Amino acid sequence: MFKLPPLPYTYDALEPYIDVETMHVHHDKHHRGYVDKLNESLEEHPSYRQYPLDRLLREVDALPAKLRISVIRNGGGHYNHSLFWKGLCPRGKEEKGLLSPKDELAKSIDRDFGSFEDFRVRFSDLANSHFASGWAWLSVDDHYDEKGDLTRKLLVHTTQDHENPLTRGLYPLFVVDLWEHAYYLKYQNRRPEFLEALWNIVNWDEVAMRFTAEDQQVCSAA
Ligand code: MN3
Repeated sequence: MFKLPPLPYTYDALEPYIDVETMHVHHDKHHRGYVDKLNESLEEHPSYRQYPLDRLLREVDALPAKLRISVIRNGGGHYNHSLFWKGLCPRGKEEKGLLSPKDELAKSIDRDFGSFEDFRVRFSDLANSHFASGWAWLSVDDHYDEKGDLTRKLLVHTTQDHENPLTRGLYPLFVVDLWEHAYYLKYQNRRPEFLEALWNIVNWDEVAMRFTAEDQQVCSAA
């Protein structure tokens, strides 16, 4: 059985960027709903109950049809929200200025996007132009060449509804929820304002940890 993970901070910790009411509804109602529905669908498929969420998503094409749809919707909903909460962090009232990545992650962002600023613009443009519900991602595309050497390319992309990058063979590092329930109470239809606010509270240490972890399984989101 999957469990709703508690938020890694208090409900009001992301104020003023994300309001306390949105956090309560989003985490306690929306996220919980996906966990409950995922568990319900697994009741009918006991042989898959022991699978970790990553595996259900990676192997989604091999699942029985009814379970597959639930894993895409509710499994994705559970994983994506878990990663979304972890990718954000509270800021002190006196702290000013945007947060930015360091070390290996910063170098890779410069290499693959030109600069951190170029990355931010690209991510925001994609997120703002994404139609209807979905998610905006920073993911890694791992490739081995003929010699067996690993290259890790960062990419920004969006997915529709609750689709998760694991189902496309990508590994997600950071995600922003683009469903209206993520921002409507405070920002109404102003998604760009919500996006702009979020850059103040990105937990780049968490993103870097996922990027550098040798065993990506330990960084499972949920
Ligand atoms: Mn949501």
